[in-house]
Amino acid sequence: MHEQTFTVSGMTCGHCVAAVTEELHKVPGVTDVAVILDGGNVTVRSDTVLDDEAVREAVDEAGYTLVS
Ligand SMILES: [Cu+2]
Repeated sequence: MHEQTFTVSGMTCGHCVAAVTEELHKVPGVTDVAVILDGGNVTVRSDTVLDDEAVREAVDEAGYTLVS
């Protein structure tokens, strides 16, 4: 099990959290996503080490920006 934490900017409400969570669940290998709205902290658990580019694209797809 792998766990990585990212920072996502632009999320302002529960809808944003839901959108980011949904898109990240589509990334291959992802098993769990936890988003803390305040601060844009996103913790992703996965079976394999995630491709950062896939994570970035998923966040983009949801309409937000991966900061780190
Ligand atoms: Cu929102």
